[in-house]
Amino acid sequence: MAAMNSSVKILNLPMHGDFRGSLIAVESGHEVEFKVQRVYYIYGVKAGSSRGFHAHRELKQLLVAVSGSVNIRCEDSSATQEFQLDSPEKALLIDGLVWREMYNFSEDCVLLALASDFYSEDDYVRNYGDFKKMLKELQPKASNFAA
Ligand code: T46
Repeated sequence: MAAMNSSVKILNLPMHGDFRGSLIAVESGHEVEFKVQRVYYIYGVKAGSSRGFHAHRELKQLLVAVSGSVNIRCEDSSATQEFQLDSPEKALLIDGLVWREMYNFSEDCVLLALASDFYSEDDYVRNYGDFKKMLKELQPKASNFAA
């Protein structure tokens, strides 16, 4: 299976547990490299509903299912990969031009997102055709000169 070119990867977040329960902290510059400028969360997703279906031009995000589970399909210039977020200790980092689709939300899923910038609709690529075109433009041009 081809590997993704972009920085899309699962991070295991360190958990501070004791007899009272568990706590996970995410700090900019430690667990996540980018400066967190915005937090949002998705919950109460209707059974069978899918979300996403877009890419971001610049935004970096860390996604965590703090409750329940969700599947996320990511596509970049070289591969499509499926991830399952099913633990608060597991985070998905998405950095780069990546098409994402979230599906199979459990009823109790709360998907937390830490984002590198404020909300801007201009950063979204919501048309799949435009996304594919942008990927092509990013491909290095084949050289006209023989080696
Ligand atoms: C992403 C995936 C994982 C805001 O007003 N502020 C915000 O910060 C966000 C994230 C959304 N919105 C508005 C824009 C839409 O009118 O909330 C509405 C729903 O947003 P959207 O359809 O983009 O939601 P999802 O679940 O398809 O995608 C979201 C994020 O938008 C996106 O950045 O990567 O979750």
